Amino acid sequence: MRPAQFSISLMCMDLMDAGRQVDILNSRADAYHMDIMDGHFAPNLTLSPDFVKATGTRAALPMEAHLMTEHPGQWLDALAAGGAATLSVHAETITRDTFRTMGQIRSLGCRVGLVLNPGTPLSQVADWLGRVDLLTLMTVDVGFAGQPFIPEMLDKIKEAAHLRETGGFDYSIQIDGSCNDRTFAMLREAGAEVFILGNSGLFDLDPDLATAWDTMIAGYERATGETVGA
Ligand code: S6P
Ligand code: MG
Repeated sequence: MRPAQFSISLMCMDLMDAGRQVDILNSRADAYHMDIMDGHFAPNLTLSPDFVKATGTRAALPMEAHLMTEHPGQWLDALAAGGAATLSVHAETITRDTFRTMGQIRSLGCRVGLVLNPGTPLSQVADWLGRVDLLTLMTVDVGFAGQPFIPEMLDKIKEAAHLRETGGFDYSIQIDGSCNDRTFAMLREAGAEVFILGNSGLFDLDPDLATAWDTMIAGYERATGETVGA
């Protein structure tokens, strides 16, 4: 299994203190995860291409845009220009132009990210997986931080790991939704490699972000028996 990585859900940070928080995370985390919602595909409005661009002036880590929008193709150019290294689109939004969208992402020089809602089976995207760099499995329904973990998703994570082996694919397996010390062990055991940390996994742990980070790492190591960075 690949080493665990931690990507930070920036919609969960204190936006009044964004620059300072990014400075703290730059030397600790592995990536930034930016939730882009349009109020249609997901019932919320969150970050934007402008936010990605602004964060890019301060970020020392690769940025991933998670597009929870209808017609994701219309945002890809701006997100790539703003510095996103990975563009993650939902399977549910690209069924009519799957390969054109993935080709567009690749031609922008970005990694191809594919995200599946809890209700979408892996079998639906089996033919697409050879073109995917980062496969994200949602373990909550899209829209909000702080939602309860959906345990039925553990079998799907195992299936994604198994499919990678048998299909000779190369994607990393990322989990989005309620990654925290109550779920780290079962997620990791199932095959999770990149954990998106939001409120429950990081920001709620302590008002001081550096302390919250140390608490998160201690919780991960206790839960999984691994040593992070070893
Ligand atoms: C949800 C979004 C996620 C959340 C993250 C929050 O639609 O895609 O990235 O920001 O899951 O984390 P948590 O631990 O509060 O569920
Ligand atoms: Mg997300």
